[in-house]
Amino acid sequence: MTKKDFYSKAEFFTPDEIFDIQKQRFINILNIIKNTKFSNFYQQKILQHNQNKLTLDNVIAKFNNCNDKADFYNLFNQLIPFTTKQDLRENYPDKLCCFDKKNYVRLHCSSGTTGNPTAIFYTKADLDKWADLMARSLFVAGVRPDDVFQNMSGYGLFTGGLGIHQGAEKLGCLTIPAGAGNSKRQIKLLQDFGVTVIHILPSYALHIAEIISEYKKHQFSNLRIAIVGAEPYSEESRQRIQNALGVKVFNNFGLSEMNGPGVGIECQQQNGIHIWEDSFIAEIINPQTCEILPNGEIGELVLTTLTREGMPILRYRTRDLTKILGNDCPCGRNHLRIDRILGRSDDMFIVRGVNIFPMQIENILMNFQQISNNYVIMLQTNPQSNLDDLHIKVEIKNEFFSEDIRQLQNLQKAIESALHDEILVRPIIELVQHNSLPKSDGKVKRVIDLRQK
Ligand code: DLL
Repeated sequence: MTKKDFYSKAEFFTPDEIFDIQKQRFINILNIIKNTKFSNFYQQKILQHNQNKLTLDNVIAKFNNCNDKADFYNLFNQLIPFTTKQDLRENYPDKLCCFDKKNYVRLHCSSGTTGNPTAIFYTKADLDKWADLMARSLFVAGVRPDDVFQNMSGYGLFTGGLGIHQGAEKLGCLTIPAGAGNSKRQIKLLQDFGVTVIHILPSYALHIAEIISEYKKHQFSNLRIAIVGAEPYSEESRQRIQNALGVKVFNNFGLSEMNGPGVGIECQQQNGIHIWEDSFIAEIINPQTCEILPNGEIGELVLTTLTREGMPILRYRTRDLTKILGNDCPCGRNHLRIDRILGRSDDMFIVRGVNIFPMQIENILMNFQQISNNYVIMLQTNPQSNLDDLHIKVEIKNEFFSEDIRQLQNLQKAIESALHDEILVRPIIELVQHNSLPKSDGKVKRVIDLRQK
């Protein structure tokens, strides 16, 4: 790739340039926090964290005087407290807003299922920067202004709708706000408008992939890129989507608390997600001890907004588990790469004393060519033994749903033992007919916990 092939010069900043801009932007954020009359959340939190020994002016001066990268991050770790989802819930709806209400032009909410959601407010400048980051992300995945872009994600409070949309428009694509669901209509739009790029959630992509593979391939010959994110998916699932749709799939990461999508994306190398470090500081911590982990160790991703003026969030504990892969990449960008998200710390469940992530199960299931793209994991208490059972229903492709019971039993056993080798618990596998499990066009719920508490 030539160095001229970029959307923003920031993509090719050197590590030193990235550090300089992080420092400058972080101090800027601290000044917003210090000067605001509308939120005392971080003013108090930072003072409490350093036991009132330093004023915010002292904290800012310390960062200002720090010119060494390692010292800066040490200081950051020492002086800046973590923010949790609980903090955001307790301060719902707007206690982190640093400006008067009239300065905000949009809000979104995160996809929480219980209690208060978290609401994020954006000023006009915040929206412009977010659109720019999203446009940059799409460009890095290979999207260009002459592409026709179909956004198959739900619009509304979820940031996957408008967040992606504004990026595609900013880049100059003809952007179709298709929204989620209604597969027949999606396919008609794909065909009628010669769509070249789609944005889609992985669970829905796997579903659409099955429908599309029933059509003749040439009808979608224009389609070349799928931007896929918002929920975890395995490398095997990526391969399935790529093969079925004849596209290259790019893993796209973000969360409402950090604007939404546009926090990072894979480049042409498809070797991990580049986090846009000129706009976010990324760290990986041990979720139990909160210690910073070295590159390569799996832990919880912690992110800080560096450019959002209206509602900065510092050291947000995302609960997403991943590892840092490094900050060099054959594409020439130095923004650090993280591994695909393995799952959320709150997705993990324990069966018979073993910690299991849904993604470990998906990794194994998707290796069986007989299994179609849908499955559900059920946790139940066995009434006889009173122990937890791991019950997995998997859809079988029509061509393998044989009437020969022995064939099905062999397949069932093979899946059971492959899973047992991986997760050390023997699951109960139930093979079900294709299209018999519930489908979702939003974020899918793969685990249903029916255990007696
Ligand atoms: O899901 C933002 C988004 C929209 C990202 C569209 C990408 C595409 P939330 O609803 O706040 O925001 O959910 C954020 O989704 O903490 C992760 O657990 C998960 N997530 C997002 N992207 C990925 C990804 C949007 N590429 C939460 N891989 C995050 C795995 C992802 N999980």
